Amino acid sequence: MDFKTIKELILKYDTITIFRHIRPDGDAAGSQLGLLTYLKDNFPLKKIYALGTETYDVYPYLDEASDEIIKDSLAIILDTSTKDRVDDKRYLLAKETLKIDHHPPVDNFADHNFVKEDSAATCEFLCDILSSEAFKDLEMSKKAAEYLYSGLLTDTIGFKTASVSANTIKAAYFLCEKGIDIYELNTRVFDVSEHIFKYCSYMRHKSVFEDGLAYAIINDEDLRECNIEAKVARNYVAQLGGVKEHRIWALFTQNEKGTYDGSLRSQRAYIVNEIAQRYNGGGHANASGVKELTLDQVNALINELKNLIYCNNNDDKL
Ligand SMILES: [Mn+2]
Repeated sequence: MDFKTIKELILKYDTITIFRHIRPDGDAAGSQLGLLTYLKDNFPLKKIYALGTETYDVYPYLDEASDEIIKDSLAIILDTSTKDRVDDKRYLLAKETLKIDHHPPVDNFADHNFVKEDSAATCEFLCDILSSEAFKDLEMSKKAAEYLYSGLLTDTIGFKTASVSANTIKAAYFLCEKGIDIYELNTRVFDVSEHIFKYCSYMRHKSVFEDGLAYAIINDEDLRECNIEAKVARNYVAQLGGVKEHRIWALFTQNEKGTYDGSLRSQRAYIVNEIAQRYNGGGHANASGVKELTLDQVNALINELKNLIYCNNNDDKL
């Protein structure tokens, strides 16, 4: 891929607005704030904004910008595969748009689309870009590297997912060389409060294991019982994984509308994003999301996932 186009776009605009997906996670916020810091460090005279309406707990930082500012800008949209997942639709006002992402390219909605599906994280792809020939005259600060490393940690769950490659480790090395504190970033991204620990115990206790699928359905009553918001509760699907017998694991949480949002994760051989796409969702082969499902749809999805496990297991035997 030729990253010169990205460099030229950045040089061309005095105002740059940076967007990412709704319900931001460590890769969305890390790529956004990492790029914000990198661009501010290297171009102190440009006006650069990190935009969105929701914040990520670990880095709850956002800028504000008027429509007028956005109209003058290059909008860079990170870690977002489709239009409807961009947090703050005002990116549409921008003069030019640039998407940088690692999800299957369902919808190339920007003027310039840079998508690398085999990147474990958008932050990994940003490292490819920012360490390339086109950017070699610019500097990566320790602060920018911390944000990008946090994104790598989040999407790879500490370099443990099937998506991790030599290139992921190369990106991590590039960032570690900037003097980041590896231990400190691990604790910042992964350590939870006692309150979350108790919720996770409750959720694991409520989980069901059937036919290779582990899942938990957390409804309003459970959320009240645990004194936790749905948008926080939904983040802990990993608590059901890392178990040999759990081929697929899923966490469904009831949202403000009364419907259910879900996170699906799976062992490498079980591809869940094709099923997720049929349930108002999508994502990566082994990590997908679904949203706004009725309980009937949740149950239908559970059956499809069990069926996928059944078919895969029988394929192995043939
Ligand atoms: Mn990502």
